[in-house]
Amino acid sequence: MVPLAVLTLSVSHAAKLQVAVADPSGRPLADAVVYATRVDDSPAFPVRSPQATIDQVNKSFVPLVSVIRTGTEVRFPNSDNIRHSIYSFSPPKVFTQKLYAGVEAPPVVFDKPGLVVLGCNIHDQMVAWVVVVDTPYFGKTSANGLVELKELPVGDYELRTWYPAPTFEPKVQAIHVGNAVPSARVSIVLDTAGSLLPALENSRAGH
Ligand SMILES: [Cu+2]
Repeated sequence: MVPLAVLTLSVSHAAKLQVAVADPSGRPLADAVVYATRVDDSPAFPVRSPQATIDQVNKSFVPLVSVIRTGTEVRFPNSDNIRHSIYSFSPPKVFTQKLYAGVEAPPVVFDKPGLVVLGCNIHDQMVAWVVVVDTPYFGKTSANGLVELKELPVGDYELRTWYPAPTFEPKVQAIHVGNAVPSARVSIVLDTAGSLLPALENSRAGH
C-alpha cells in the first residue's frame, strides 16, 4: 500500500469536517461517497436499526448512489406502476427482490461492508450503487460537490472517497482530527476516468 501523507486538521472535540470533491478539471462531483474510519481501536457509537430507502421511479433507482452503515435495513418501495425485479450479485449482499406495483417487498438487511451494485432483471438500464460502510461518519456529496461529516471525535482517521465506477477502489487520505477550531475542510480530487458517469447522467435524464 502506498504510504499516505497525514493531513492534520485542527478542530475541536466532535468536529465537523467538510469535504469538497471535484474531478481533475475542478468540476464539483455530486454523488461521491465519502466516509471516515477511525484507525485507532475506539469503538464507534452504535446505531439502533438504521434504515434506508431505495425507490423505483420512472425505471430508475432513487437514489442512484447510497451510502449506508453495515446492518442497515433497506426498504425497496416501488413508485412505478410496473413490476421490477431487483437483484445483486455483489459479494457483500446477494439477493433478488420481486417488486410488484402497489406491494412492498420485505426489507433487505445489508450486513457486510463493501460495494453492492443493484440491477433490475426487467429493465437492463437500471443500475444503482450501495456502499456499505463500517463507520457512522459518512455521507454523499450534493450538487455542489460538498458533504459534511459531523461529530467526529478527536483522533486519527482514514478518509475514503469513491465515485460510481466499475471497480471499488476508494481514494484514501489519512487525516488527524485535533483540538483547535470547530470545523475543517478538505478537498479531494477524484480521477473519474473509467467511471460510470455517462450511465449516471443517462439515468438522471430518465429513460
Ligand atoms: Cu425494473
